[in-house]
Amino acid sequence: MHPTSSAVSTPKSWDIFCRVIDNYGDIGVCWRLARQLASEHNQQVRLWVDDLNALVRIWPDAQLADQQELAGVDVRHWPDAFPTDIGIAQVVIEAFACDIPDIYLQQMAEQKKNGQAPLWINLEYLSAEPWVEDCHSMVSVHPGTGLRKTFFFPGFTPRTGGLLREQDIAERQHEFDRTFFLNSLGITAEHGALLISLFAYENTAVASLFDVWASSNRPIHCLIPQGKVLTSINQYLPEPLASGQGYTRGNLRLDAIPFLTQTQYDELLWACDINFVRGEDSFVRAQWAGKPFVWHIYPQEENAHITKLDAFLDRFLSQQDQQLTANVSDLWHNWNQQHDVAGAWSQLMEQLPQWQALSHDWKKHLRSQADLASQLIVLSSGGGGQKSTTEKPQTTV
Ligand code: TRH
Repeated sequence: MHPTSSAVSTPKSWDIFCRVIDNYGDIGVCWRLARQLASEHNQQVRLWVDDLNALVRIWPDAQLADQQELAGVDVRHWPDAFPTDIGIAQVVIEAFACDIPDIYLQQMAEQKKNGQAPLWINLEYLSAEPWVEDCHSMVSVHPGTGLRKTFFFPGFTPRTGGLLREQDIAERQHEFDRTFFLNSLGITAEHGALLISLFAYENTAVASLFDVWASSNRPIHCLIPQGKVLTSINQYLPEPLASGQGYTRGNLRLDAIPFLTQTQYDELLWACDINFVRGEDSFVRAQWAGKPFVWHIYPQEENAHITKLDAFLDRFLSQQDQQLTANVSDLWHNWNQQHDVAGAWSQLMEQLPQWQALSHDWKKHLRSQADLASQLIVLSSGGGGQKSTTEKPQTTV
């Protein structure tokens, strides 16, 4: 049985610390988690963000302010000189090993001396690699203070921390009005066209992708929120494409759309037939959309990201026939390595119904696992079975 909020959650105070390294994934994950803990689990959440511009981008109601109340979350700017008088929370989440402020750590140590150490959790990056199961819930002892830190790994199996998933997502998807949503973006989907969203890093493979789309039998309508991939797209086009502008060649229609709010972006994924996603958060959201998706993984040194890509593909494709496995893998690898994707795309289009069934079944499979916020609630209530170690577990990114 899944942990549920009603079964285990008594309101606690939480501090979530988020450093924006680049792009929107760090804040994207932390903001979803903060909102969920507050709205679904009735927790008192304070979110510390060092760069509020990133939050404003995905949640335009946010202000560049030291303190604000947003969606039930107390959002704070994380300043270089961290305040000494704010009081520490019962649960402290250090997102992606961002190192909480020294002053705050000292206060945690003081609390420990009083027998009231907070629960200190490091929320790790998502990976499908097998070692994640062993490292999830490991505890290390901080050398200076003796405080215990639990390493919490999101993941795709019941022996991990799971994935962020709202409790009402299926209901919202069911009630979703695709035409109304697309019209609100000024888009009318052409009847019979394949509607595709494109969110990616710079990627020169767009040239081969657009060539094959332009000559495809079925019309292709591609929606591109503002972002890095437009740099590569603009090299391909005769004129740079600004937000609100379109371009047509053969059977391909491109529309550049504004950067959406996080909620609208989810809806874009639901509205489209196929989604190109990247990083961590949009990658997870594409899986909840249950539609075929292509992942542009966050590039790392020494191709460490390709190992992660393969680890996910191994899980995702483990029950599939050889042909579909080869076609999905080829398209994803070529896309990530910025090679020609035309052949792989055409092959996969021959198997579109199977690709759709795979994405639908994968979502169903993932839904049978406990979601990340609920698992954190269990941990905060003394459950979750931490594993002892004195070493910091191996991590990537
Ligand atoms: O932006 P990303 O590439 O983020 C990250 C960061 O680079 C991070 O440092 C790295 O560690 C991580 O990837 C792996 O991709 P991601 O994770 O998909 O985050 C994008 C967020 O932006 C996500 O929450 C969805 C949101 N978004 C919008 O709100 N509106 C939009 O129009 C789009 C396209 C995305």
